[in-house]
Amino acid sequence: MILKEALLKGMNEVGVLFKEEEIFVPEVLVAARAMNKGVEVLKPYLKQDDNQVKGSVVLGTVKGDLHDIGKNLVRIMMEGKGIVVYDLGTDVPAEKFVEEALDKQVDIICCSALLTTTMPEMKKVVDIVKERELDIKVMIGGAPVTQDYCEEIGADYYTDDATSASEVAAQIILEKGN
Ligand code: B1M
Repeated sequence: MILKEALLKGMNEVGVLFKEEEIFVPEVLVAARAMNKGVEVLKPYLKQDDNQVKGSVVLGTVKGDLHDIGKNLVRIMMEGKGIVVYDLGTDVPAEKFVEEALDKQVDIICCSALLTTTMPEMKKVVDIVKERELDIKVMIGGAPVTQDYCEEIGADYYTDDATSASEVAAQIILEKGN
């Protein structure tokens, strides 16, 4: 309720005002910091104790992209399912996603993108995974990302919010038999 009706609603309004050039980057940054702090406060209440699974993911926002609020929500919801999340932060190159995934032996690579210009970095991740014939699933998400785009670039899963990202990740891990 606090997340959906206050924080996310507020951030959407910030997005509208930003687009209409009523406010500018500094104001958006202030709102983003407040949002991230708010999410941290809510973290204990977003944890779900049921259906704990044993598995891990690497998660990050793709290269060229500094938006991290959605990614942070995805992390919190996944951790709530018991999934170990290696958060690589923002501005993560495709090669780094794959290197870290191999190093940490994770089940899924999770890529977030908020800019249409940075979405192609997700295709790079998929291409490297396919070229190297790795047994790692790739999940993508973020406001401009769609199921069609997921299919176009050959990613394994698209989810449109943090809750479904955590549910799908848990399902993938369970199906792998972890
Ligand atoms: Co930026 N920005 N921004 N911004 N910003 C957008 C994205 C934009 C839509 C604003 C607009 O024009 N209305 C626009 C993108 C246009 C486009 O590409 N089509 C935009 C732009 C243009 C820019 C800059 C280029 C502006 C400039 O400098 N001139 C610049 C780019 C910087 C960069 O990244 N290189 C920029 C900068 C910034 C700030 C730094 C000021 C700040 C980010 C701060 C931060 O993240 N720490 C910022 C913000 C806050 C926004 C808006 C206002 C809000 C984004 C947000 O956090 N939403 C945004 C407008 C909007 O979205 N309405 C905008 C809340 C968050 C919870 O939603 O991230 O979508 P979201 O996550 C959702 C789902 O998408 C999903 O789960 C979450 C909900 O449960 N999800 C996943 C996310 N990742 C997932 C991964 C998954 C699954 C689901 O699986 C792996």
